[in-house]
Amino acid sequence: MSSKSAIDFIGDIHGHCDELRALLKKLGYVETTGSFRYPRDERTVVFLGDYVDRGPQIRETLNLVRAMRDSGSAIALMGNHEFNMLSFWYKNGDGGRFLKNPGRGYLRKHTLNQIKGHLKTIETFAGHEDEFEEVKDFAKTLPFYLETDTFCAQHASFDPEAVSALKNAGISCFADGNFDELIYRANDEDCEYTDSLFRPIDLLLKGPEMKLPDGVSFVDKDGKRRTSARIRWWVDPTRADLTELSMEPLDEKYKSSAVPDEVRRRYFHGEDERPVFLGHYWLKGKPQLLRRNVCCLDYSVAAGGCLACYRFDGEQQLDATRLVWVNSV
Ligand SMILES: [Mn+2]
Repeated sequence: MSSKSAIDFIGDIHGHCDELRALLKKLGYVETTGSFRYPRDERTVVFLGDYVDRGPQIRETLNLVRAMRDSGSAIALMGNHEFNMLSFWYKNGDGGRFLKNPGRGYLRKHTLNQIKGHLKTIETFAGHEDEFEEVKDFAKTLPFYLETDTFCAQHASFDPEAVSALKNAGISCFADGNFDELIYRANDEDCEYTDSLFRPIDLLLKGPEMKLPDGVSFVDKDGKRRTSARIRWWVDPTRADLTELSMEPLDEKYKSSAVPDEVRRRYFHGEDERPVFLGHYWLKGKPQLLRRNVCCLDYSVAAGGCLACYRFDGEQQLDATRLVWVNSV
């Protein structure tokens, strides 16, 4: 990547290519054969992951993102959906390792509910198996994070220990090593092997969760009662109460419940740190900054929201007037 900091960060696309084209045009990118680039290459895009699943134009989205990446107009980061796509189709035992927990011969469980989550992508590539293999090879080249002196970016949550763990392992994406080995390490949730990479990749691509204190629970969108919740990691855990730290809305009566110690002590990206850009959290409504140095650009384009961008020029205090978006069509 060039050293200039003229970057347009774009959030989760999920197969909404019409909105992506409209956004790129609005930002001043110019369409060339199958791609877009900024006049005189003065700006670059960083895509924050989640290109596949949910939307109507998954192939088109991947083709455009790939074309921009290959021509140097964009950097594309990995989202949890691309990681899931790579993991879901991998056979347990291929490459020489086995994990204990999965079912039906695959590295991930293939329950009907899990298969359902992949249907849109399956429909897109049915009859185009060769192209799907290419797409998976492309996904292997997507970095788990990106950092410079002036910003950091990843799909879900920034975590310095996760970044160090990947640096120590010598990988910024799957293509940096032996994929057959790395895909196991990335899925080794129970640390069956001592070289598990599950936790750092999970933190970067899905964000931290907490086990709720005894007696605290909530009902999720599928009507299931849950006892762990995603953490709003951009909220200072030394001061906030449990309801402020939980991404899922908790009943007001839990406001005074104890925040687990490990949550109080976890890494906090302070006000003086570099700006961090992320997607993933399905935010609703009009795009806004989470904080002066934390910017989430996932505004649920696949659920009638909008596709959002932040136009970054290196400023260390972000400015909400630099948010640009197009509504879903
Ligand atoms: Mn995501």
